[in-house]
Amino acid sequence: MTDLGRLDDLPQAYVDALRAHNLLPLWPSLRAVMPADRPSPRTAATLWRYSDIRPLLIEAGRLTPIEKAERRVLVLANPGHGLDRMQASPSMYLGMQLLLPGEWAPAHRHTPNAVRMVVEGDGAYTTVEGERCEMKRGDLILTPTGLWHEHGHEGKAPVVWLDVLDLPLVYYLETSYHEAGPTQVANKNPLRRSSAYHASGLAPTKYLKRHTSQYPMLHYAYEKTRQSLDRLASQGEANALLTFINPETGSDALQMLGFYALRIGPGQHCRLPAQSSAMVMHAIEGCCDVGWSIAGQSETNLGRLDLADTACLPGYVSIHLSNPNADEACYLFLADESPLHRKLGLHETRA
Ligand code: 1HN
Repeated sequence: MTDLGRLDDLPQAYVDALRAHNLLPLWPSLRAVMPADRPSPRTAATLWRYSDIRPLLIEAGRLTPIEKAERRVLVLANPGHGLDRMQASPSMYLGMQLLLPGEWAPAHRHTPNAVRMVVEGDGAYTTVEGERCEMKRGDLILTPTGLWHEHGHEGKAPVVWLDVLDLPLVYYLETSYHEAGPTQVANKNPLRRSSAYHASGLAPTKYLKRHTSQYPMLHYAYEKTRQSLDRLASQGEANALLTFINPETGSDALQMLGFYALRIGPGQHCRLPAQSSAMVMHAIEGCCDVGWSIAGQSETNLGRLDLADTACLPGYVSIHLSNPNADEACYLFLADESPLHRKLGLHETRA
């Protein structure tokens, strides 16, 4: 590959003259913006341990009342992007949110899409456009762009969940904003009842295509997710992978980010082939050793994803997962940016 000219090869007076006119030579930066063969990601392989996060989150509960936080969240920041950028990856934001008994996080809606993956606790709920979703560990709850949502907690112990948003992208596009609103009246018989979509291959005729929203299903109960994974496993799939879909379109549950549930059988290994998108992993049940590699290079070990730990890997690496437990399966929640990459024609997988 040809070595290109550098900025300091040029006379300073020339560089200054360019700058004075808001101009810049391309060639000194060309290789940096378009490296050979594969991108050079900022996203660093990162593991956030729940045992580190939890005490600090509980301390946030003592230090900052909910009224002063609105959403009491510790952001899982990827050091490769800089800690103040609130990015886990180019388009994914991750945060651990704490709600204490009796607390309430008021209604708002915003342009970024969000999902919650419930980590710990009972008795909290999120109301999305009038549909009250009870939060149980492992449940996935969607709050798509523009839909009103608020959180309440009627239980006795702290509730914690993982928020995943496409905020970095929406912010970069200069389209990120929110609107505050009045407390929602929970619909007693909501037109869109997520549970009505839980039988595979069946959709409630009464609601089918009748609603005005693009998002018929907002709540994916872990009980059903786990049953589906276990059924696949019992049919002989050592590693069962499911995609959270919009049951009426068959496409990804949200437009930008993709969400998945993966079961790795006792003592089993699983390799996710390299793809263009970064990947987030979170342990819902059990634990899993995580490694990654670039084609033709040796494997790097990221560490063990213990219960409720969260990790992020950049795109263009293959991911190696192994369940060290010989007796119990491991259940992971995964999130990536592949729906966005597909829409943009950028999605790529490599062997
Ligand atoms: C948000 O609205 C929530 O509603 C959580 O719980 C995290 C992070 C950035 C922007 C909006 C929530 C958020 C957020």
